[in-house]
Amino acid sequence: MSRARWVVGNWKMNGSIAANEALLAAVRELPRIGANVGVCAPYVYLPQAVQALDKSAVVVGAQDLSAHAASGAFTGEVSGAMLAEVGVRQVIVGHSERRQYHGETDEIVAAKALAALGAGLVPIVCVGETLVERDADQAFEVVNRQLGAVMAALGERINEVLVAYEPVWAIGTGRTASPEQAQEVHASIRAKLGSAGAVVPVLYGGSVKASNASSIFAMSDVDGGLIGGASLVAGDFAAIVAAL
Ligand code: G2H
Repeated sequence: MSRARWVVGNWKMNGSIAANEALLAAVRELPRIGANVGVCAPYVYLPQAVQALDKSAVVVGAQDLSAHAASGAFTGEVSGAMLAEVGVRQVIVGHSERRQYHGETDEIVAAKALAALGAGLVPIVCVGETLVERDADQAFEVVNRQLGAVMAALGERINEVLVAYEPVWAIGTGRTASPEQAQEVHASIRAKLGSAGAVVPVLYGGSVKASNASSIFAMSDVDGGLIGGASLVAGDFAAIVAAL
């Protein structure tokens, strides 16, 4: 079975109703070239994105969800059920900015992935090592540990996720992993996934731009990208989708 290929935009904490309107209109018009396309917007703009992309092939995603139940006394949290109800279909879990700034542990990330599946959402599970960890030769070990926690929680349902390898040292820094550096970690992720590796798309994230997307996407174990900064510029995002 072949693996689906994806380009997913992660807007992070960016946007405004007016700016989104123009960006979503452009995303909606992207030529359909066989790549699956997703857009992960901030919570408050999700209904706007769902409406703007209605009846298009582009999937709307969130950037996080609560690990807790569908509803309850969890001030400030948004459940998977709520996201699904407004038309969201995928959700990023374990982004390094959540791990770093919000103390999300491997266990919390695994619980969020499980909560996403429980709500009928596709989790995009982010893994990746810091610069200190890479320099200490621990990249493979860290990524295996992060992914292992999610695999333990999901069991056979691991084949329903997307994985994104995002080396922390390459996020928003302008510094990208070389295609070879990405490939070797992607290959180890695929090996770790076992039989699910045949179907689970593994995306690369970290300063992907129109100028470097083709060389990264050409790697045999890279099935697309999770795109931050460049997903906010319609022309750049279109060029990255076209590079897949
Ligand atoms: C990595 C990526 C998107 P950027 O965080 O998740 O962002 O492309 O800006 O490095």
